[in-house]
Amino acid sequence: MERTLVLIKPDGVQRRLVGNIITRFEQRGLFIRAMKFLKLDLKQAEQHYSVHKDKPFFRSLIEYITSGPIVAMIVEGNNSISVVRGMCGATDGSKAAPGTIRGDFCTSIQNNLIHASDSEESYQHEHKIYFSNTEILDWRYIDEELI
Ligand code: 3AN
Repeated sequence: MERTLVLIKPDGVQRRLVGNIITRFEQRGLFIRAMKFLKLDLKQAEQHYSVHKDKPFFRSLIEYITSGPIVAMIVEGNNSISVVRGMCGATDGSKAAPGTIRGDFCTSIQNNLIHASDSEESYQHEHKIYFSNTEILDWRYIDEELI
C-alpha cells in the first residue's frame, strides 16, 4: 500500500467542506493514518511549496495557504497517490470534472480546496513538514482485509 499527504486548505475549512471531503476518502476505502488541524507558518508554507518559488503566483499562494487553519492528513491505500489526485480533479477548478472534489465545489485555480502529493518523492518531502514519525499511527481498521 502507498501513502499520500492530503491538505484541506483554508477555503475548504472556511466553507465547511472538511466532513464532506473526509467522507469521500473513507467511502472510497482509503485509510487515515494521521490527521491534524493546524495553521501553517510562513516557513512551513515556503518549504511545502518550494518547487513553485520562482512562479509568479508564489507569494499569493503562500498568503492563501497561511490565511487560516487547514486539515493535514496522511492517507493510505492501493495506489493512493493517483487515486487521491483523481478524486481531487484538475488543478484549475474551472476545468475539474464533476464528481471530483474541485469539480463539485470550486472554480478557482488558486483557491482549489485541497492538496494531494503528486508523487512518492513529493510525499517524502511533504509529510515531514506536518507529521513526526510518532504522529503517524500504527493501527488498522477492522475491515482492511476486505477492502
Ligand atoms: P496541484 O495542487 O494540483 O498539484 P500545483 O502543484 O501545480 O497543483 O500547484 C500548487 C498550488 O498552487 C495549487 N493547488 C494552486 O493552489 C496554486 N496554483 C497553481 N497554479 C496556479 C496559478 N496559475 N495561479 C495561481 N495559483 C496557482
